[in-house]
Amino acid sequence: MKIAVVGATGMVGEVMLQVLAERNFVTAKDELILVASERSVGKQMEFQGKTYSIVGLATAVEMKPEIALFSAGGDTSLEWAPKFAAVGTTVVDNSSAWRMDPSKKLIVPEINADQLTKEDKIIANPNCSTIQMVLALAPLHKKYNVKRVIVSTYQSITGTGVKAVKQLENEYAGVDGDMAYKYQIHRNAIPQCDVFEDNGYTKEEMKLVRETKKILSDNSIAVTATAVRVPIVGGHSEAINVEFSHDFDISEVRSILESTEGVIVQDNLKEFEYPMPLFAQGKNEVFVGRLRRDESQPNTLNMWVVADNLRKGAATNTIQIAEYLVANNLV
Ligand code: 2RA
Repeated sequence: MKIAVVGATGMVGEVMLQVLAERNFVTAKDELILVASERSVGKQMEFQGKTYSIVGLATAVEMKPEIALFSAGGDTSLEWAPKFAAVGTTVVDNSSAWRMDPSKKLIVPEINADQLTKEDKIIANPNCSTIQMVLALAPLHKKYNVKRVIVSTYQSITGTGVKAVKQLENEYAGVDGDMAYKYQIHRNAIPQCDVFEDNGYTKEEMKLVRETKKILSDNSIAVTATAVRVPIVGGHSEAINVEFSHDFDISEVRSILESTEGVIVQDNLKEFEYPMPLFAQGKNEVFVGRLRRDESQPNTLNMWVVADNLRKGAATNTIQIAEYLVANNLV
């Protein structure tokens, strides 16, 4: 099988290669194709002890990979995903380009991979902050029916990209450099992730609203979000308040989450045990804690959800989709 990683030199691309190696997805019989923009063509990259020369998009299409894992931005995906699909490649795309397209599937494997068929040639990977939230919500929605979600996010600057990470490093080092944000980030919390839409919400906040409904296949779920950028690199954290149609037992909620694939409950106040991005970084699970009833209204739960946004929020979820496709003979 030929597997292309499109955007191999980017932050998510590099994590995809790490995760591909960890999960031994690329076997000795497979051929890995590393794809990047024209300025990177010919550069060398190492993967599992072998050296690869980066190729351009047109060359990669001609090589007709069975699978192409994209993390190259929306414009590149809009232009090139259809070209790969036209030669029979199944694309799993990390950009927002295809997520809300009604003809495209938006997949978190633990929730809705069973929707996938051989006909799905462009599959959308949800936004990082959405993935970690819906993985915690899905089993609770099934049991108690989610009516409304209020989520506040505390997002790692890695979500913005390398320029933001460099700005944070420069600020800590006290040196000037390129600014990804117009404000200082290292002593700050910026209530803006991505650009604002006409309704006063950011694209990031509206992704949480729209993608949640699509993934849980329930347009009746009300979601409102505030997405905040904070000066950490390990992962995204979310304070989630969720109102259900039915009452719940907190110990049952805990056991449902503890038995949910891809979720780890960290919730022992006596031991000061709760999820934190510092400890989620480099891991593929979604960590849930601070489970407690909202005492201000019935049938409502508060929880704290943390995940490495570059792994389960992007690279790992993408590769899990690819694993599902191969395991179910869909490619
Ligand atoms: C962010 N979720 O964190 C967005 C993009 N990865 O900025």
